[in-house]
Amino acid sequence: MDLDFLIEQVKALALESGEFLRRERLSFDRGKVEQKAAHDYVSYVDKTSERRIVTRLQALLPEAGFVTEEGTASLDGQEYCWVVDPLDGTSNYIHDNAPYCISIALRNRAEILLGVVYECCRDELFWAHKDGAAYMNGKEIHVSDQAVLDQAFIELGFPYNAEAYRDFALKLVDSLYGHVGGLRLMGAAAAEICYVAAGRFDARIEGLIGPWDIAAGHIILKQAGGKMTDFSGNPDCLDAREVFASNGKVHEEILKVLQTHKKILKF
Ligand code: LIP
Repeated sequence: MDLDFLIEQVKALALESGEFLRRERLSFDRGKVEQKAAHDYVSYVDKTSERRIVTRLQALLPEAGFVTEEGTASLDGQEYCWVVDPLDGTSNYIHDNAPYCISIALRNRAEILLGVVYECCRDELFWAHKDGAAYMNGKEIHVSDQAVLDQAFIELGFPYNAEAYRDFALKLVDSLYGHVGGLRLMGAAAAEICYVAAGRFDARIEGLIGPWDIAAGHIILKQAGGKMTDFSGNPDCLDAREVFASNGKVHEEILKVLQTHKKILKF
């Protein structure tokens, strides 16, 4: 499989999809937003973006299946599988906030072969495949050297399912707030994992997000020298409900905090 050829096609598709999202944002109709669950929104833009992306990927690699956030296509046990979030940061998009992005990954069973994330507001294209470095807009990226937890800049994600996550989230904030360099909540996991890969943040923590939120970021972070595990430190986390991404240097210290509170997780 020619990953250099494939990733160029996926990069072009992500850029085109980003242009579609920005164009639709100019005339976005908030009256056409649906709720998949409490506070979990989806718009006609998410669904249209996903259909456009799936159609192009089907033509690119007909033998591959799909895992997509809006369920446009499915995985029937194929060896290769595209993992797609057509609009990550939907709530930001609906309210005309940043960031929001497209996330596309190609997976071969347990291994991510390539990943592309395009964040539309800052026009930043992140990519990597398993045999190369990680890049942002053509410039090689690497995780930060920050090894001191008290100075670490950390992103948190609060999933839609507040009932299952609230107690853990509050314990996490209570443990970290005032004891790290800073905490941020930005609402677009795929872009934020790339920010760790680019050294802008030193770690990101969230539970209860989907495989489409993390698959592309996983390979980009790995090729940038970072680390991703679940809240128990298990690196086999692509299908986990807990995702902890870091520069690797603050991973063990933060893992102790996660393991302290993990038992109150309700999932
Ligand atoms: C979002 C994630 C974010 C999480 C939100 C939501 P969506 O994805 O990127 O990290 O906190 O609950 O899951 O729904 O915008 O594609």
